[in-house]
Amino acid sequence: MATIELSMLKLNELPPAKEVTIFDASECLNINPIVDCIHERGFCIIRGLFAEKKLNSVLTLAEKYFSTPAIAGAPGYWKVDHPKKLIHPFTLGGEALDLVLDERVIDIVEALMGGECILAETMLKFDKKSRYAYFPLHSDFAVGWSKSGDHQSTLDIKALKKVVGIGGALYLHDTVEGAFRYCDSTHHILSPRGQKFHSYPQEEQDAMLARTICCEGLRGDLVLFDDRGFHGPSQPAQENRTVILLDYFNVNIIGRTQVAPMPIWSTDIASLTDKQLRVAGVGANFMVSPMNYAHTRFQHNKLHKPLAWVIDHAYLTQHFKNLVKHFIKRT
Ligand SMILES: O=C(O)CCC(=O)C(=O)O
Ligand SMILES: [Fe+2]
Repeated sequence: MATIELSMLKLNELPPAKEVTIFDASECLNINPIVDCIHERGFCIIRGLFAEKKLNSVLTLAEKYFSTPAIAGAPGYWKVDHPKKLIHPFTLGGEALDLVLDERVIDIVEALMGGECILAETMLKFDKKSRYAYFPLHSDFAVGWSKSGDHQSTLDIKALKKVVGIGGALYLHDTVEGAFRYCDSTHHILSPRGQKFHSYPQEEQDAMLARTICCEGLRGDLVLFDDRGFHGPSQPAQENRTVILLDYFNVNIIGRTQVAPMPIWSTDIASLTDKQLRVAGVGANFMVSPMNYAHTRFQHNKLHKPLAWVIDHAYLTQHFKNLVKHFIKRT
């Protein structure tokens, strides 16, 4: 089969895997070597981009949100499965937006794409330590990729040969367990058997596993990666981890389209630059409505209905007190 030969040939032809390259941006940020490295190997770590104080205050606020689910408008996290808790970073406001819409990062992403990008998705994610792997290796794009049944794919092999999307993982604490992994240089193979790692024959899986590099890092490290390559968190993991995930689309390929619209506080909008507003998706299209977005999956959980009933009756005592007062007044 032509596809088998093609992918095996390419896997065997790739340069040998090596440790992740770390670029130190604390003194000065030189974009070109970062762009070259991601073009060549698909990933790198950028260290020292963000001030410790900013990271601390975002993490402190995140921990408050992670302490309770978002119920009936009360602040908290979104729940989609057992091991994870999710928060949209924009809802933390202020400094969280500085991290997610950093203009230096946008410049790197746009240099990689050779044109404008848009923030397609972002998520502040808490991954619970786990004895089993729940997020296997995968690539984010393959020919025919689409985000939902309603979204028509335009991704053909010609488009896939360009940098379609760039992903980011920003560590909010030093991270070893659960660190991001990337199969070195696999963005060159263009996912010939789709996005799922397990769709590949054992021999190819082994070849990819042999090139899997674990991006252990420090608080504030940003892993940037070409998300056509195979990647995922190291799992099982013996510790919890908190990370901000970023995903930028290439506007020239996908259009000014986000996966789903993003919530931004009115009070934050005024402090964003034109570039940040553009990348945040002001006036953009979207693929999935906020009602159907994967991160709102709890609406389909079997506990959703009974909990909704409880919440609907949460102010019953107050209601009966008011009724009693009302009848006493009338008599
Ligand atoms: O949680 C992770 O480290 C991986 C996230 C991921 O696969 C992605 O953002 O595309
Ligand atoms: Fe991914």
